[in-house]
Amino acid sequence: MKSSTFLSPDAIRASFSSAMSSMYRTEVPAYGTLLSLVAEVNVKTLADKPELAQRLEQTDTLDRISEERHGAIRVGTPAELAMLRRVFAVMGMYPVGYYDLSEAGVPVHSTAFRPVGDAALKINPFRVFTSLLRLDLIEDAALREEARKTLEARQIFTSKAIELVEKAEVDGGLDVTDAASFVEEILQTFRWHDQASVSNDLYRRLHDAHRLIADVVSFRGPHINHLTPRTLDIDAVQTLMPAHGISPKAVIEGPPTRECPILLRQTSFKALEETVSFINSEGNWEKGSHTARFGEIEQRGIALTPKGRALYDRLLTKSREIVRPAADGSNAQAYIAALDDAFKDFPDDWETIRSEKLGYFRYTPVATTAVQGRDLEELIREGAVQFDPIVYEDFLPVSAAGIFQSNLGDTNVQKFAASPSQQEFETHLGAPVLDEFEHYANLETTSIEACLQRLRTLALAS
Ligand code: OOG
Ligand code: NI
Repeated sequence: MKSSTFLSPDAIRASFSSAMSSMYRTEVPAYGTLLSLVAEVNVKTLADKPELAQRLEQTDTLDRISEERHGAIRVGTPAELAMLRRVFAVMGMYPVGYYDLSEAGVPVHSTAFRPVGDAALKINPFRVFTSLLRLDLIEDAALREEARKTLEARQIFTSKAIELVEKAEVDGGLDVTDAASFVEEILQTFRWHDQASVSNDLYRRLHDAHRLIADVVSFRGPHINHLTPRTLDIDAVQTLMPAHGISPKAVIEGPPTRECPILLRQTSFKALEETVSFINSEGNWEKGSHTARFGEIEQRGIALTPKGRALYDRLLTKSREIVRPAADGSNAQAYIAALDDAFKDFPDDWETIRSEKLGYFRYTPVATTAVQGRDLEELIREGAVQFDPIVYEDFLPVSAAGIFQSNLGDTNVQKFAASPSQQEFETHLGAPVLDEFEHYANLETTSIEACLQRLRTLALAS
């Protein structure tokens, strides 16, 4: 088959992201409410801030500003993770970053499957935060074995889905018809199942070991547990949620409100208690409940260098030593005050962030000038080169832990020994994850080289 007949991976991803959104809105109506609220606040923010609207018009697609940026799933076995890597590759999504959540009391480690190049991100930025359950962190050996067997026995992909992945790998892509059926088949993997695949007794024991273990092991598939649109004003949406009948988590994760946004701020509404049924000891279906699914929002800022990230981590730790945000929101104001205070030590203007090498920037030529013998800094001072922040496209372990925790119930934050295990994760994945810092550094370097090259060409031509 000729490659010209293939649908691009970016287009398959866009179609997958939109199919996930409609499925989730149908499955979780509160998510639809959140989406409308986000769209409303985005429209208002753009109207209030014409400069922002103008800037976004140049760099983003304004009519799609409120669409989903990411979702999250949790899988149970190395084989499931490895197959997902192949599935996501068909949609131009590759594993970036390694996140160890064990330290924060969540028995998983994770990566994010995401589009990598600028062009791909612009067409459709959808990512999937993907966690692999760490059965090794279940203490009770018998329960661990039962969980392993249950997971081993399930097949989370339809046979047609597997066939299409293999076809895409052999042929180098999928045509329009196959791509449509691929999206339809893959969607099945992320559907909700309201009938558990375990007995109510096993569910309870898994749940007692850790709520997340019960969520991963008890169902036929790794249901999508949240989707996350982009908001232009996360503080406004957080404040407005209760008036729309949805209950936000206690605090926004990540850095405080700033002039120059850094990294990622995110918050969610709390997971809903949903009716599911279990087979009881008499072999009959019995109603029970399970809490797993929620909605989240995100607002992104500049990608930080290792130096900037170290400063961010230090200031976040400092504020959390003063006030640890309680799940019930009782000390939310004190936490926000401590966070604001700690982050006074993080420069809040782009020039200082740049000159102190705290963040990554993209450089573009704005005027023709003689470049011979001049360095980048001179060209910037003369106004021949402009710099813009590179947006952080990844995740933050402390924030992710906060999102997990707020959706696992407010009690019993469990302790596990920190045990990052990137090598084992990559073995299970069947590939290394991309190092996010290296990636941003490359984007910056490439933009500098292209910028100087362009100026040289322009100077020669004039
Ligand atoms: C994933 C939580 C992490 C984020 O945005 O940081 C996450 C989960 O609950 O499975 O999605
Ligand atoms: Ni998320």
